[in-house]
Amino acid sequence: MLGAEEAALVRGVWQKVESAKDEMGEETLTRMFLVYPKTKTYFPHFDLHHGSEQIRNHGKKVVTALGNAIQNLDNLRQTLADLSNLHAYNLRVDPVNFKLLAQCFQVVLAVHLGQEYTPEVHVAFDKFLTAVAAVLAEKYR
Ligand code: HNI
Repeated sequence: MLGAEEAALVRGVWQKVESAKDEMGEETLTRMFLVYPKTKTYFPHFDLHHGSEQIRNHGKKVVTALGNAIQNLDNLRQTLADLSNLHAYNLRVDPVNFKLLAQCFQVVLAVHLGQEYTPEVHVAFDKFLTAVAAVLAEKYR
């Protein structure tokens, strides 16, 4: 799990990007669908064209869930329990996809933070997103 300094770094960065979080969600999903087209197979019921309202809304949900997780870093398993059940039992998202989304999110974060996306921020977010993915993938066993 994240050390105290890493947790502080993640929280600090989140405050900086919070006002752009809707855009970041949309950008992350748009990037994921473009770079890893197979991820689109989970969204056959979505309009996946550029600028789609469904992508924007879904991006908001994903980023809001991440923000919520950041407020509860010490209690991720409980915080993400419903989402963990949903992704494992209902959606059956192959866990490899969590890494793809995480990577796209990192790129979007870097674009928004510029110089402030330091290697330390990169590491801290990598650990955070890995922890989130681990919880979301837990129920598959
Ligand atoms: Ni995910 C629904 C959060 C990764 C496919 N997902 C959600 C919802 C949240 C969410 C929040 C909305 C739940 C609700 O309505 O109650 N998803 C997250 C988070 C991650 C993640 C935090 C990883 C960090 N989801 C993924 C990945 C895929 C994915 C990698 C597939 C590539 N998610 C879905 C699908 C839905 C979904 C499909 C349902 C969408 C809908 O509205 O029909």
